Amino acid sequence: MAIHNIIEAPDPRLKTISKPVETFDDALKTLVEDMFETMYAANGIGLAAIQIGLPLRLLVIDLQPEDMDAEPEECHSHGGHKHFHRPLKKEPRVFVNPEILDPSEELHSFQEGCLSVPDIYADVERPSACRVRWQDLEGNTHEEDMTDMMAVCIQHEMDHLEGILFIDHLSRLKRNMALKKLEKARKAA
Ligand code: GNR
Ligand code: NI
Repeated sequence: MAIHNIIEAPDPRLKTISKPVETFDDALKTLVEDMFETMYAANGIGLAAIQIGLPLRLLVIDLQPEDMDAEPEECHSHGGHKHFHRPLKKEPRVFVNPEILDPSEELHSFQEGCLSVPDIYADVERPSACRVRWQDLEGNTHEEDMTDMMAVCIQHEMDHLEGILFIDHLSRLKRNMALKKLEKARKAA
């Protein structure tokens, strides 16, 4: 297992159109394990292969909902204030060669972020639901209707496969502001 470096904008590799996965072997399984490890380490809920520099139509998602069957536990990371949290439930999902079949006409706006555009958040409007067809690690095909956060996340990840970032959905002014803020943060670091 290995944690990979996550590529950040404006790296031109993020504009690559990724290629279909054709070989369903052990190397693919290892790559997916590494993608989960990288995503969890970065506190993300999704990761596309191109974000670690591999132009493959492959993505992982784990929305990590709070586990409603577990008791809330005290959390100490809020400077003096008592804060309770349920532990997160792991729900890892792998999508190989995903396709969007019928996006809803209804749109929904959600504040998005991206591990490749750190500390920038902006509202993006997308179809509120869609049907997705994909392959699993054995190459078997599946289909499922996606709604809510899963619809937001899978459309965000599938944009990465086409070389598109969430900031590409913003006005040119807002996108340039976001890119300047990124550049400034990088110089300060
Ligand atoms: O971790 C992530 N959070 C997120 C929040 C709102 C909408 C989309 C996302 S995906 C993002 C991880 C990422 O960059 N995936 O490509
Ligand atoms: Ni992203």
